[in-house]
Amino acid sequence: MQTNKPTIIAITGASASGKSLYAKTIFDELLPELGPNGIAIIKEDSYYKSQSHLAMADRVKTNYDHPSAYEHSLLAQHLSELCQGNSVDIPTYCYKTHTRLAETIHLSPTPIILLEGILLFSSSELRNKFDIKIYIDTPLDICLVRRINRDTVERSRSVESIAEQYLTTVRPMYYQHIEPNKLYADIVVTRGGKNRMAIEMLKAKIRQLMHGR
Ligand code: UZR
Ligand code: MG
Repeated sequence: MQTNKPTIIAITGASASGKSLYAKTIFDELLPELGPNGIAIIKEDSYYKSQSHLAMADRVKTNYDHPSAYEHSLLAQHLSELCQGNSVDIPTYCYKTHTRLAETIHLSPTPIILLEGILLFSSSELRNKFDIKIYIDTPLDICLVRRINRDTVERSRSVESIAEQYLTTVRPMYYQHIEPNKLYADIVVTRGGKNRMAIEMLKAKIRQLMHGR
């Protein structure tokens, strides 16, 4: 591992498996010691392609659980830029309108980058850029319960639409494009974002990396 380029830690797993919480907990707990120039989070979801060319009724028909829904090429380009010491403008995605917003988030390279998303391991171009690969292995029934709770509150969805999406795309795409890529993981984390030992172990690794810089 080079010490001058950012260390990219990729965290993947099923939708609502606890990826975001795992990443955010580590970020929040290390921020006081590393500072905002030390650690950052990037979400794969920020790179969803905009569905603005479609009518609203058709936007909900898009398969958002397939790798083609993401602009992975832009994410790969941004990771390369960050590794070369350049800053990037990360897109912002709106789940309610299924579109990319005009605003972007400016990010300068930090020594530690936590990257989280469902299909990060589906592209070899992306995988080759990751220094540490983590798979969050939470049982799918627990993910579904969490997803119902989250998407009704945070993403303005009805229970009926969540159930429909789950059966048509979320579950089949999980078995086709997420679970098979578990084999690429360096570490498999059980349960998700509240696994205290898994949080402490990654924090310890990050501290060790920072001391070596
Ligand atoms: P996480 N998703 C939407 O529901 N609507 C969109 O416009 C874009 C994405 C969902 C997507 C996927 N799928 O399961 C989930 N569906 O967001 C990924 N159906 O986000 O890992 O935070 O759950
Ligand atoms: Mg999430």
